[in-house]
Amino acid sequence: MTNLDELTSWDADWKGLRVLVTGLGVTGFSVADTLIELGAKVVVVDGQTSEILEQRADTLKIVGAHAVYLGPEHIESLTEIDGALPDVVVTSPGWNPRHPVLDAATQAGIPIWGDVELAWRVRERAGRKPAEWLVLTGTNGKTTTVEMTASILRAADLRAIAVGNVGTPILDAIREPNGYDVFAIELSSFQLHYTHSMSPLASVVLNLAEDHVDWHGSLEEYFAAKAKIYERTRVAAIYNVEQRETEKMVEEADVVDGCRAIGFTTNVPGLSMLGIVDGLLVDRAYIEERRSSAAELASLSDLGDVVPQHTAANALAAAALCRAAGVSVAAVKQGLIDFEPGEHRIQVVANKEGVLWVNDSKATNPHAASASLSAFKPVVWIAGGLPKGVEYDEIVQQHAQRLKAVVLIGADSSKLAESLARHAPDVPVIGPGVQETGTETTTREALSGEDVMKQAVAAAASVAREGDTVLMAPAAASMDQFQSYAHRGNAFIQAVQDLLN
Ligand code: UMA
Repeated sequence: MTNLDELTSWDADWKGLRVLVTGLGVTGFSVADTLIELGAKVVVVDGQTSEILEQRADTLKIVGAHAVYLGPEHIESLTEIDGALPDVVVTSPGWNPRHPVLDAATQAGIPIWGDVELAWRVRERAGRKPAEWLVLTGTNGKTTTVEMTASILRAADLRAIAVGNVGTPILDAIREPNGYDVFAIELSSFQLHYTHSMSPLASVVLNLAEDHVDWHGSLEEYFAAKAKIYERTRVAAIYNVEQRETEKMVEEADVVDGCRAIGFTTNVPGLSMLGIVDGLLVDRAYIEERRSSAAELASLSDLGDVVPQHTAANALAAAALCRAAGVSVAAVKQGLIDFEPGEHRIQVVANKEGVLWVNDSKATNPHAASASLSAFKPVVWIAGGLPKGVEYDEIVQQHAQRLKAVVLIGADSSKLAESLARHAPDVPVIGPGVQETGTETTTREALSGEDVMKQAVAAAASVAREGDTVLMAPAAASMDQFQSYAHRGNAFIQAVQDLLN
């Protein structure tokens, strides 16, 4: 039997290793494909059947998978490989540890890795310099920050890519023939749970809030998974000064000797921190003279015309990761200037008379909307549309306290309206999507998307006051009144501009 402790490079002896890969999504495919290339005996299971899964299964069989089993009957217990238990299970992040297959593996003493664990183990390969790993996690802002990090690295003329939970599996980047100098890696708590030996150059937990408790079993477990990101960090373990919990995680982490704790704050930074002074992002951590001075990294205006606090925090975290890798002050500035936030994703549209107008048309489900709601308070929330059968009780309960008013859009947003009546009865519900008794839905459907948004924006303006955020994060799909989320977002931007200019 192979000694798993020896499997720490691409060139190790992976041949014949019996691996059960659970899940054939984005992760499972990259894991199985990699392991087959390494010569392992790979069996893949997935509880679903679909055309795309069948296609992936066919591809894997052609390249040499031992077997691929699709359908619910294959994930009730641990699958044997050639009459023996697997040596290791490599799981997709969506599979929680209580899943019958993973539970059985644990009972049998079989190690369970995630794709990140496998990627860490195969990153070294003869004749190639492995990419450095800058890793981040957090409840909100991960994707923005990982893209900012990659942008800064590229401005420093490094071959860099944003990978991980952001969408491209690390294993795909590792196998890229031209290679990379640095990976900016977004890790979810699920991925961290199954990561055991990673030793990144720098790591950061951006922020912490309740999330994914179902998957982890408890909030403590969720936080414990996030804290794993700091383990074995070599140069800088970076924490959010405004969230003491993240600093505690750094204090308790078993880091490599010489690793520094670096804070980031949207206030004036103390020693060994990055922060903000008079509209400037500054570094008091990575410069020799940090006791007496700070280096200017960029100005807030380099981040955009309107910069919400969480965007500044994300930029500081990205800068802290890159500075740990030796990136210059000038490259940080250039990378932040070059960074283009994803359109329609928490996009600040205007900031006038103290009211921030934010377009998050991409928030097409409650989960995404909840993430952006968490970033603002008090909020006038524009929401509703095609609900796709989701439940709204949770998001309303979670955010009732921050809601000043809700502006409903959508041809039939009655489910959201009912949840609001149940869990936020004191919050006014207004706007074009409010169902009046006796009103024919067809009347409202006849409104063009532009008109719907014009009415919604006018309704929001009637209640928004200085210090409020108007957030269009519908928690529903757009197709009942708009062609797409982009159309919905553009209609919002136009309506806000028409109103304010
Ligand atoms: N499956 C089962 N049984 C289960 C669970 C899943 O059979 O109990 C199968 C599904 O049929 C499916 C496959 O497993 O075919 C899916 O695996 P997965 O859910 O782990 O998804 P992947 O396609 O591998 O995508 C994952 C991440 N998804 C999750 O963590 C849920 C993607 O993050 C990530 O981009 C991708 O790996 C590459 O790293 C998405 C996400 O929602 C965007 N992440 C969460 C978040 O950001 O909050 C954590």
